[in-house]
Amino acid sequence: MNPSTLLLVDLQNDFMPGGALAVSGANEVIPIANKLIDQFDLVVATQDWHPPDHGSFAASHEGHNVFDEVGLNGLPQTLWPTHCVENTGGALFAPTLNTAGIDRVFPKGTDASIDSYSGFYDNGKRASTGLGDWLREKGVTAITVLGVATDYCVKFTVLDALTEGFAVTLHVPGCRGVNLQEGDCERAIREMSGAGATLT
Ligand code: VGL
Ligand code: ZN
Repeated sequence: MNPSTLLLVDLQNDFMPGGALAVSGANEVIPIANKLIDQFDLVVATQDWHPPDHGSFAASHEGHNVFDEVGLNGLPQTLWPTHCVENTGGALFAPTLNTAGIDRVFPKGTDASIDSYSGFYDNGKRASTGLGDWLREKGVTAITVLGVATDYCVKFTVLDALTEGFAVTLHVPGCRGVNLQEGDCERAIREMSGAGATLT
């Protein structure tokens, strides 16, 4: 019990350079992840996994552009390029990621009507992915988190993990972000740290 646990956030082709929602330097995270995978008892990954008409896609909102802010189901929503569509290559994990070392994958963003930045809950905390219960079943009390994007999915995953009572270490060198506004990643790291995450 209490296995050391690594949580990999969204290390998928569409977030890699050249992908539909490329995050600068995201490819540099893969070797870091592979090295850490061998050092943890348990490895769990989230996978952004959207239906083709997902409400977070600009293409789903006539007259709107990528990065516009709209309302979606009563929640503010940034509109993204179409990305991580279920069963497409862009949604697959990066080819050099050691997926054989991953014990369990939790898809998120599968409901077209709501986005899910966190690996634990959708953005309205309406539905759970099951990640929290699964970690508790395994006797996990502490997790180390890395991945993309620092200012979206990593941030909300870490904040939810803390709320769920897990001790969280953010592996800062293993994170890359979008920075729609300059400083977003720095602010996100400060917010996670302020909420109780340990930075390494
Ligand atoms: C993400 C925007 C949209 C992420 C996912 O992985 O941070 N960002 N979908
Ligand atoms: Zn997404």
